[in-house]
Amino acid sequence: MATRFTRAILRRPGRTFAAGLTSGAGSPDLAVALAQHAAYEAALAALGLTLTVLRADERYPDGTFVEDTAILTAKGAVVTRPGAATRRGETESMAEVLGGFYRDLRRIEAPGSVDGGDVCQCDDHFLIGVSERTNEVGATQLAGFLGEFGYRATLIDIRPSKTLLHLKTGLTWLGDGRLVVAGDIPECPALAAYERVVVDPAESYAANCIRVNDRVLVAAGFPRFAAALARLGLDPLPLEMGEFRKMDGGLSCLSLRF
Ligand code: CIR
Repeated sequence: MATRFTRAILRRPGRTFAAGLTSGAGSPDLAVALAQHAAYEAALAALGLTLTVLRADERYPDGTFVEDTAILTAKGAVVTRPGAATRRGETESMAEVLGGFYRDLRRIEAPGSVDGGDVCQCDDHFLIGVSERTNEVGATQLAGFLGEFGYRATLIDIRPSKTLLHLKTGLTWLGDGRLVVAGDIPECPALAAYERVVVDPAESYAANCIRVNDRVLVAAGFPRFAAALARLGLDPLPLEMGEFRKMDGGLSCLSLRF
Protein backbone atom coordinates (compact mmCIF):
# COMPACT_ATOMS: atom_id res chain seq x y z
CA MET A 1 0.00 0.00 0.00
CA ALA A 2 1.20 3.54 -0.61
CA THR A 3 0.24 6.58 1.43
CA ARG A 4 -2.22 8.79 -0.42
CA PHE A 5 -1.49 12.48 -0.31
CA THR A 6 -4.01 15.31 -0.63
CA ARG A 7 -1.82 18.35 -0.03
CA ALA A 8 1.66 19.68 -0.62
CA ILE A 9 3.62 22.74 0.46
CA LEU A 10 6.23 24.27 -1.85
CA ARG A 11 8.27 27.46 -2.05
CA ARG A 12 9.41 28.96 -5.32
CA PRO A 13 13.11 29.65 -5.74
CA GLY A 14 14.01 33.29 -5.22
CA ARG A 15 16.49 35.72 -6.77
CA THR A 16 19.19 34.59 -4.32
CA PHE A 17 18.78 30.89 -5.28
CA ALA A 18 22.28 30.61 -6.77
CA ALA A 19 23.82 31.72 -3.44
CA GLY A 20 22.63 28.53 -1.71
CA LEU A 21 24.80 25.70 -0.46
CA THR A 22 26.30 23.43 -3.07
CA SER A 23 29.17 20.97 -3.27
CA GLY A 24 29.58 21.56 -6.98
CA ALA A 25 30.24 24.45 -9.27
CA GLY A 26 26.54 25.12 -9.50
CA SER A 27 25.42 28.26 -11.21
CA PRO A 28 21.76 27.67 -11.81
CA ASP A 29 19.72 29.78 -14.19
CA LEU A 30 16.83 31.22 -12.19
CA ALA A 31 14.45 31.47 -15.14
CA VAL A 32 15.00 27.78 -15.95
CA ALA A 33 14.69 26.85 -12.27
CA LEU A 34 11.37 28.69 -12.08
CA ALA A 35 10.13 26.86 -15.17
CA GLN A 36 11.21 23.50 -13.71
CA HIS A 37 9.52 24.40 -10.45
CA ALA A 38 6.33 25.38 -12.26
CA ALA A 39 6.27 22.00 -14.02
CA TYR A 40 6.77 20.25 -10.67
CA GLU A 41 3.88 22.25 -9.16
CA ALA A 42 1.70 21.41 -12.16
CA ALA A 43 2.50 17.69 -11.82
CA LEU A 44 1.43 17.63 -8.16
CA ALA A 45 -1.71 19.61 -8.92
CA ALA A 46 -2.59 17.24 -11.77
CA LEU A 47 -2.37 14.36 -9.31
CA GLY A 48 -5.13 16.01 -7.30
CA LEU A 49 -3.06 17.61 -4.53
CA THR A 50 -4.09 20.97 -3.12
CA LEU A 51 -0.98 23.12 -3.12
CA THR A 52 0.20 25.79 -0.71
CA VAL A 53 2.85 27.66 -2.68
CA LEU A 54 4.89 30.03 -0.55
CA ARG A 55 6.60 33.09 -1.92
CA ALA A 56 10.39 33.08 -2.03
CA ASP A 57 12.14 34.52 1.01
CA GLU A 58 15.31 36.11 -0.32
CA ARG A 59 17.06 35.77 3.06
CA TYR A 60 17.19 32.00 2.52
CA PRO A 61 18.66 30.93 -0.85
CA ASP A 62 17.97 27.25 -0.05
CA GLY A 63 14.39 27.91 1.06
CA THR A 64 12.92 26.23 -2.00
CA PHE A 65 14.10 22.88 -0.52
CA VAL A 66 11.15 22.88 1.87
CA GLU A 67 11.34 19.17 2.65
CA ASP A 68 14.24 19.82 5.01
CA THR A 69 12.18 22.04 7.32
CA ALA A 70 9.54 19.61 8.61
CA ILE A 71 8.42 16.02 9.00
CA LEU A 72 4.72 15.65 8.24
CA THR A 73 2.77 12.56 9.25
CA ALA A 74 -0.88 11.63 9.52
CA LYS A 75 -0.62 11.86 13.30
CA GLY A 76 1.43 14.99 13.89
CA ALA A 77 4.24 17.13 12.55
CA VAL A 78 7.75 18.03 13.63
CA VAL A 79 9.47 21.29 12.69
CA THR A 80 13.14 20.52 12.17
CA ARG A 81 16.30 22.41 13.07
CA PRO A 82 18.32 22.23 9.84
CA GLY A 83 21.93 21.19 10.14
CA ALA A 84 23.27 24.07 8.05
CA ALA A 85 23.35 27.33 10.04
CA THR A 86 22.36 29.35 6.97
CA ARG A 87 19.12 27.35 6.75
CA ARG A 88 17.94 27.51 10.37
CA GLY A 89 15.67 30.51 9.82
CA GLU A 90 13.69 28.71 7.11
CA THR A 91 11.64 26.91 9.75
CA GLU A 92 9.99 30.03 11.20
CA SER A 93 7.61 30.72 8.33
CA MET A 94 7.10 26.98 7.82
CA ALA A 95 6.02 26.55 11.46
CA GLU A 96 3.44 29.32 10.94
CA VAL A 97 2.08 27.64 7.83
CA LEU A 98 1.97 24.22 9.50
CA GLY A 99 0.09 25.69 12.47
CA GLY A 100 -2.83 26.01 10.06
CA PHE A 101 -2.81 22.27 9.36
CA TYR A 102 -1.55 20.57 12.55
CA ARG A 103 -2.59 20.92 16.19
CA ASP A 104 0.26 18.65 17.31
CA LEU A 105 3.42 20.46 16.19
CA ARG A 106 6.71 19.43 17.82
CA ARG A 107 10.16 20.97 17.35
CA ILE A 108 13.70 19.69 17.20
CA GLU A 109 15.69 21.63 19.78
CA ALA A 110 19.42 22.56 19.97
CA PRO A 111 21.88 20.94 20.02
CA GLY A 112 19.83 18.56 17.89
CA SER A 113 19.70 19.04 14.15
CA VAL A 114 17.55 17.30 11.56
CA ASP A 115 17.09 17.86 7.82
CA GLY A 116 13.86 16.38 6.48
CA GLY A 117 15.84 14.92 3.58
CA ASP A 118 17.21 12.42 6.08
CA VAL A 119 13.78 11.08 7.00
CA CYS A 120 12.13 8.34 4.99
CA GLN A 121 8.66 7.13 5.99
CA CYS A 122 7.91 3.50 5.10
CA ASP A 123 4.30 3.14 6.26
CA ASP A 124 4.54 3.00 10.08
CA HIS A 125 8.35 2.76 10.15
CA PHE A 126 10.62 5.79 9.79
CA LEU A 127 14.22 5.46 8.66
CA ILE A 128 16.27 8.41 9.92
CA GLY A 129 19.69 9.08 8.45
CA VAL A 130 22.43 10.37 10.72
CA SER A 131 24.40 12.55 8.35
CA GLU A 132 26.47 15.71 8.14
CA ARG A 133 23.16 17.59 8.64
CA THR A 134 21.18 15.36 11.01
CA ASN A 135 23.04 14.61 14.22
CA GLU A 136 22.37 11.79 16.65
CA VAL A 137 20.76 14.13 19.18
CA GLY A 138 18.30 15.42 16.61
CA ALA A 139 17.61 11.98 15.16
CA THR A 140 16.91 10.67 18.67
CA GLN A 141 14.58 13.60 19.45
CA LEU A 142 12.74 12.92 16.23
CA ALA A 143 12.50 9.19 16.91
CA GLY A 144 10.99 10.07 20.32
CA PHE A 145 8.30 12.32 18.79
CA LEU A 146 7.50 9.71 16.16
CA GLY A 147 7.23 7.09 18.92
CA GLU A 148 4.68 9.31 20.71
CA PHE A 149 2.73 9.53 17.45
CA GLY A 150 2.73 5.70 17.33
CA TYR A 151 5.46 5.06 14.74
CA ARG A 152 8.65 3.00 14.85
CA ALA A 153 11.96 4.60 13.93
CA THR A 154 15.41 3.28 13.07
CA LEU A 155 18.57 5.38 12.76
CA ILE A 156 20.93 4.69 9.86
CA ASP A 157 24.42 6.19 9.90
CA ILE A 158 25.27 7.47 6.43
CA ARG A 159 28.29 9.56 7.50
CA PRO A 160 30.79 7.14 5.94
CA SER A 161 29.25 7.83 2.52
CA LYS A 162 31.03 10.28 0.27
CA THR A 163 28.07 10.79 -2.02
CA LEU A 164 24.95 11.02 0.14
CA LEU A 165 24.01 14.51 1.35
CA HIS A 166 20.89 13.03 2.94
CA LEU A 167 19.49 9.54 3.46
CA LYS A 168 16.87 10.17 0.78
CA THR A 169 19.56 11.19 -1.70
CA GLY A 170 19.85 7.42 -2.12
CA LEU A 171 16.63 5.96 -0.70
CA THR A 172 12.95 6.27 -1.59
CA TRP A 173 9.86 4.53 -0.31
CA LEU A 174 7.76 3.31 -3.21
CA GLY A 175 4.97 1.79 -1.11
CA ASP A 176 3.90 -1.85 -1.33
CA GLY A 177 6.95 -2.97 0.71
CA ARG A 178 9.48 -1.58 -1.80
CA LEU A 179 12.42 0.76 -1.44
CA VAL A 180 14.55 2.33 -4.13
CA VAL A 181 18.17 2.04 -3.00
CA ALA A 182 21.34 3.56 -4.45
CA GLY A 183 24.66 1.81 -3.96
CA ASP A 184 25.95 4.09 -1.25
CA ILE A 185 23.19 3.28 1.23
CA PRO A 186 24.78 1.04 3.88
CA GLU A 187 23.63 -2.52 4.31
CA CYS A 188 21.65 -2.67 7.53
CA PRO A 189 19.07 -4.97 9.10
CA ALA A 190 16.40 -2.23 8.99
CA LEU A 191 16.35 -2.49 5.19
CA ALA A 192 16.22 -6.27 5.06
CA ALA A 193 12.45 -6.31 5.53
CA TYR A 194 11.91 -4.53 2.23
CA GLU A 195 12.12 -5.48 -1.42
CA ARG A 196 14.89 -3.32 -2.85
CA VAL A 197 14.98 -1.74 -6.28
CA VAL A 198 18.68 -1.07 -6.79
CA VAL A 199 19.55 1.91 -8.96
CA ASP A 200 22.27 1.63 -11.60
CA PRO A 201 25.28 3.64 -10.29
CA ALA A 202 25.29 5.72 -13.47
CA GLU A 203 21.74 6.83 -12.63
CA SER A 204 22.11 7.30 -8.85
CA TYR A 205 20.61 10.83 -8.92
CA ALA A 206 17.30 9.21 -9.91
CA ALA A 207 17.15 7.29 -6.60
CA ASN A 208 15.59 10.38 -5.07
CA CYS A 209 12.07 10.20 -6.45
CA ILE A 210 8.60 10.41 -4.91
CA ARG A 211 5.61 8.13 -5.02
CA VAL A 212 2.57 10.36 -5.16
CA ASN A 213 -0.64 8.39 -5.26
CA ASP A 214 -0.67 6.46 -8.54
CA ARG A 215 2.50 7.94 -10.06
CA VAL A 216 6.18 8.12 -9.26
CA LEU A 217 7.73 11.52 -9.96
CA VAL A 218 11.27 10.94 -11.20
CA ALA A 219 14.09 13.10 -12.48
CA ALA A 220 14.08 13.18 -16.29
CA GLY A 221 17.04 11.67 -18.15
CA PHE A 222 17.40 8.34 -16.35
CA PRO A 223 15.82 5.83 -18.75
CA ARG A 224 17.01 2.63 -17.07
CA PHE A 225 15.46 3.63 -13.77
CA ALA A 226 12.21 4.73 -15.43
CA ALA A 227 12.07 1.37 -17.23
CA ALA A 228 12.68 -0.50 -13.94
CA LEU A 229 9.74 1.32 -12.36
CA ALA A 230 7.54 0.55 -15.33
CA ARG A 231 8.45 -3.15 -15.08
CA LEU A 232 7.15 -3.05 -11.50
CA GLY A 233 3.83 -1.73 -12.78
CA LEU A 234 4.58 1.79 -11.53
CA ASP A 235 4.00 4.82 -13.68
CA PRO A 236 7.00 7.18 -13.79
CA LEU A 237 6.37 10.87 -14.43
CA PRO A 238 9.67 12.48 -15.49
CA LEU A 239 10.46 16.04 -14.44
CA GLU A 240 13.43 18.19 -15.39
CA MET A 241 15.51 18.80 -12.26
CA GLY A 242 18.79 20.13 -13.70
CA GLU A 243 18.85 23.55 -12.00
CA PHE A 244 18.02 22.09 -8.58
CA ARG A 245 20.60 19.36 -9.02
CA LYS A 246 23.27 22.06 -9.43
CA MET A 247 22.40 23.10 -5.86
CA ASP A 248 22.55 19.50 -4.57
CA GLY A 249 18.76 19.30 -4.50
CA GLY A 250 16.82 16.15 -5.26
CA LEU A 251 13.27 15.86 -6.47
CA SER A 252 11.74 15.09 -3.07
CA CYS A 253 13.16 18.18 -1.38
CA LEU A 254 11.01 20.60 -3.39
CA SER A 255 7.82 19.67 -1.53
CA LEU A 256 6.28 18.54 1.71
CA ARG A 257 3.52 16.07 0.98
CA PHE A 258 0.76 15.16 3.42
C1 CIR B 1 21.51 22.26 0.87
O1 CIR B 1 22.70 21.95 0.71
O2 CIR B 1 20.98 22.30 1.97
C2 CIR B 1 20.69 22.61 -0.36
N1 CIR B 1 21.51 23.28 -1.31
C3 CIR B 1 20.10 21.35 -0.96
C4 CIR B 1 19.17 20.65 -0.05
C5 CIR B 1 18.58 19.45 -0.67
N2 CIR B 1 17.64 18.86 0.20
C6 CIR B 1 17.21 17.62 0.07
O3 CIR B 1 17.66 16.91 -0.80
N3 CIR B 1 16.32 17.19 0.97
